Amino acid sequence: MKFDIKIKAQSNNVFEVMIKTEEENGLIMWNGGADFIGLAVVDGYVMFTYQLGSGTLKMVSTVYVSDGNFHRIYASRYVRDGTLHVDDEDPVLDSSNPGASQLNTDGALYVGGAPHVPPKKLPRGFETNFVGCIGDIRIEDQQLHMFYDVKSSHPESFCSLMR
Ligand SMILES: [Ca+2]
Repeated sequence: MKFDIKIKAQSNNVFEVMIKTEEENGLIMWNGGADFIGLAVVDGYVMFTYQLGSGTLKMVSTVYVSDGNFHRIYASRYVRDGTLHVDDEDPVLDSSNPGASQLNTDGALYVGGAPHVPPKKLPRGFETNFVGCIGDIRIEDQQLHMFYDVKSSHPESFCSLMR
């Protein structure tokens, strides 16, 4: 699913999303172009990555999420400084290398799967379509009015706890 977020050069990003999955790999969100920023489930844990032009930063949560329960993810970037936390864990903090501070993308945000293969050196969770439920998405405090579920045999019951 694609959203046109129109902003092609950003200093800050804030993503909040609820997910539910039983799969250990799957793309949650992707915004790419010259640079990129993305969220995925990788081997059962949420990975937040971005590349502003001076190297790829990867941050991994400590909360196992591929358990079929809902988990709330909060991922933000203020210039080079990233924060990631899932549910009630202590935030994971890291910073990308000095030298680049703006995120330059094509302005398209993909949720649950992206049509082109993400850059190499990212784990395969970023190349895998998400199976499960993604919802309650907030981007820079704006809520996307969507309810996304894919490929489960009973998607309504699978996602219904969110309502
Ligand atoms: Ca850049």
